[in-house]
Amino acid sequence: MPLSVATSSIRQHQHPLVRQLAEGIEACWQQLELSPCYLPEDLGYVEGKLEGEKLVIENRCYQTPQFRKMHLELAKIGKNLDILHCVMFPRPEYELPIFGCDIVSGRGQISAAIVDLSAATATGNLTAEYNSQLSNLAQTSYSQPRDLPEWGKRIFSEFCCFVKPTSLAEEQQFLVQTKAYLSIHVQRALSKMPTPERRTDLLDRQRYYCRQQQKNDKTRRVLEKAFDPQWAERYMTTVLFDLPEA
Ligand code: 18B
Repeated sequence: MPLSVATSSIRQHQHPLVRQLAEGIEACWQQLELSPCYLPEDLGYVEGKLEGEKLVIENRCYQTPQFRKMHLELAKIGKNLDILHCVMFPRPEYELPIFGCDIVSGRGQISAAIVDLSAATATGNLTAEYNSQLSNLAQTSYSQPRDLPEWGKRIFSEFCCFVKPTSLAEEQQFLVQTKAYLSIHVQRALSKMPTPERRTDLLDRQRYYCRQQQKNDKTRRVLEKAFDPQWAERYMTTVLFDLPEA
């Protein structure tokens, strides 16, 4: 039975692109056999303060036969900062890439929108099926592409899209592109057979992905200011990018 998707209390107040993408992600996830995935108990719903402004974080987390953790997080900091964070970590028995997406909006304007299907193996290459399906998508063009930080260059694929959308049309283009990546991913996952003999390699790659993501100082800074450095460290290493156990 699909899990019912409760209406979030903050998303109605978030940037329209954040809201639309959150809805698109949840709709696509309904095609999978969802069961709950538990985060540390006190970190599912969080409130804090950033420069006197309220910070609210809402987490949704599921697992399926193919994915060990599918995490959608919406955060709102005062009136100014809206964030969508989404990662799908496959079970290491499945050679599937890691889907990741982040939208950061400040004062109604999106400064960063990023989506990627990141390779499951150390070669950094996606499999032929992913390559051909992603290559067949309509060409996109954005007026303000952004440069990846060094930690990101080591994990993201050639299909990574990292932009500052500058118009409604570009925001919609990003929405369509992200939903297309997700739809390809879910279709592929549903047709994938497990390959348990590759488990160790695939786990190593996921650990590397998480360690690199933990180097995102911009995420850390926001969390440190709203809470404190220790809390930020715990949140980044247990909720956002926990290292899977062997
Ligand atoms: N992230 N992001 O998820 N981050 O979580 N994010 C920022 O305009 C948060 C992911 C990514 O240029 C910024 O520069 C907070 C995933 C990259 O150095 C802020 C949370 C991916 C950058 C935040 C969160 C990912 C980036 C700066 C928890 C990719 C650019 C915004 C709710 C798959 C880094 C800006 C750089 C930026 C904050 C990528 C404030 C708090 C899954 C590459």
